[in-house]
Amino acid sequence: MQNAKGELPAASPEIAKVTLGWFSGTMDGLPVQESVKKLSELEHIFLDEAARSHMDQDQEVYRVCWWSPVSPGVEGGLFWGVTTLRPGKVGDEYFMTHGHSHANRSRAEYYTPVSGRGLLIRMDERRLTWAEEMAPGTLHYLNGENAHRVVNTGNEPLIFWACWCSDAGYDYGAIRERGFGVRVMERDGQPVVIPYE
Ligand code: PAN
Ligand code: ZN
Repeated sequence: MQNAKGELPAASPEIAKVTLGWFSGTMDGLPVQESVKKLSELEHIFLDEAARSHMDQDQEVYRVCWWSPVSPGVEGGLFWGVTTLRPGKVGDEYFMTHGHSHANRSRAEYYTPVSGRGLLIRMDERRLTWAEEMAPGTLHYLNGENAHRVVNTGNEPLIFWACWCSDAGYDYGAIRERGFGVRVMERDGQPVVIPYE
């Protein structure tokens, strides 16, 4: 909207700060944060812990870039981020994210992949677990009550964008202790979802 002199108003600070590489899964801008998860930080997450411990501990499994326009915990804000999950396996089990529930169970999230393919594993409070196909164009609405984890079943990085509530928080404890009700393993060259307790 132009003012009376025909000038465009200066962009608000929030608008000008971040730019996205939609298909490459990159975010640029001063406030963007990044966290890299290496094999060394995924102890006891994969079934074959011996195999994991013998792999290169510096190997990156996934990274998350995100923008927090408001501080974590603030009610009413939204965070925006992208996860790049590398292809690979620990033993016969595909690379995957740690997985978590939201500390605030009433806080939802969207996931949408733009590159690669995989499975979104979801588990409810009774440990009922299911898998949804992830591929470019699928849109996943996660209600805050479901624990969620992403598995890369392909040969390329699986890149997905996410939008979540600034007061969702993270609860990693239950997943660290008991995992999900299924694991995704390679059998005869194909991904298979196997019940696991
Ligand atoms: C995502 C995840 C991201 C990494 O941004 O945090 O994919 O997965 P883990 O947090 O399980 O390591 C999200 O779901 N935020 O709420
Ligand atoms: Zn989440």
